[in-house]
Amino acid sequence: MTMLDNSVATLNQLKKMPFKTVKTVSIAIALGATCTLSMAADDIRNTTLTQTSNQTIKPSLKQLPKNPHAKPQAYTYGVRPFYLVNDMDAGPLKDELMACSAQTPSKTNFSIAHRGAPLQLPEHTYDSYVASAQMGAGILECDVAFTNDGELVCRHAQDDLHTTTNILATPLAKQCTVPPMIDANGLLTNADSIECRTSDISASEFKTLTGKMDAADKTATNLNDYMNATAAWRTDLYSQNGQVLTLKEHIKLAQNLGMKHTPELKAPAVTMPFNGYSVDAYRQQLIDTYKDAGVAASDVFAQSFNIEDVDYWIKNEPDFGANAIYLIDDSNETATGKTFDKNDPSTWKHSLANIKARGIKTIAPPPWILVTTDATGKMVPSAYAKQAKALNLDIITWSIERSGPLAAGGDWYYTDLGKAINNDGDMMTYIDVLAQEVGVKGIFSDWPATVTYYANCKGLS
Ligand SMILES: [Ca+2]
Ligand SMILES: [Ca+2]
Repeated sequence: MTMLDNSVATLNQLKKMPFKTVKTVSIAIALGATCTLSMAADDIRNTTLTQTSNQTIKPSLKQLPKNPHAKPQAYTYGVRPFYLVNDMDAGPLKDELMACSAQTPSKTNFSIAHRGAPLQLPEHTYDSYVASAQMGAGILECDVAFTNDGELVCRHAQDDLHTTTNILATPLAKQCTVPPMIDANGLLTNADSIECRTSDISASEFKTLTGKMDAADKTATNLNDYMNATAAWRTDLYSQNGQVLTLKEHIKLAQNLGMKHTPELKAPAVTMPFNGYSVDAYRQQLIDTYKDAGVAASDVFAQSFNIEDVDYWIKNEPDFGANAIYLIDDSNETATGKTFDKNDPSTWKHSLANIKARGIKTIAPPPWILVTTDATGKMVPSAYAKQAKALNLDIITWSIERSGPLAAGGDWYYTDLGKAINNDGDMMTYIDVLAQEVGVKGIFSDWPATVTYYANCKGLS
């Protein structure tokens, strides 16, 4: 069965869902109503505004390739881990990682594919997922959002179709919550406010879109410039067949690739309930989709930044709740009136003991919350990491390989690490501190080969 055939089968199942299509929203917004952007914290940091290309986005509504759900033929590191190891500062870790250069790549659950392999292949697309499997990632992510007819689909946010797909080059653009506005001179006038949600379209409409590298030039005055804004350190080389997937298709693909599953329930961008669809129904539908696909709860690591989502799974689906991951950063775990400080518990919203007492077993902060520097400038575990470890909370972290070149100290993912981060090879040292000193159980990355190489060398399964 092809993926497109799957989507037809899926739509038949949707007839029992309590949804109606909503075609009037875009009109209301275009006439001046305000709308609320509900971006997850990492969305805000992701969208790249650098315009580097004049290539034309693929045409609208084209038939997507019918790729088979193939298993990877062999695991591969490609060249990047060797580039990073070569670039490391001299020392025993560099020697050790160099000595592994002839090791055979193998799959490891320590290496978690963050949206696939979006450093170079468009996030949440077939090609990106398969590439992540080929790079030895043992666990595959789907960020989960919903369509207006109740299908769960893989997108990093409910409201990122305008930056991660070609929707603006298709007739579906007019269904967007905030469609592009073109003035009498043919100029785009609202580049900074365009918003297209998965809930603006149906599952079958979603399947006609082509995924692209996540980027938008929000100062552009034409759609081509708006859409062609991939950062110079990424590439559009692998963006030509960006096949997007429903969650059901994603599960089937991960099964065929021999990978475990880590879906993230993304915050709704619409007021809930949405046409009768409640937040609890959304939480439950995520789990039911895995149950219906025959996936064991032990192979599913459901994630959310919303602690109440995790509470729901622990209470109502304890087998899945036992594996659930609470995603943490300064956006959701800063105490009222404070500035988050990884080394000062008085600035944290919940104590880690409180989080553990709710039944949460695994937390996932970004690496900069887990690592700080000592008096000599060396990277060491932060107070946050030490307290989590003392409480026997399992820790996973996100995301390596999301930041581009590190010569200038890296971006948000390397906050407050000073001169410990000043060249690309320092990424391997960062991974080592996270793995050996913080004791993380797995690392999300945008280029899984980097983490896989390290994990294979260190024997982390
Ligand atoms: Ca995610
Ligand atoms: Ca360095």
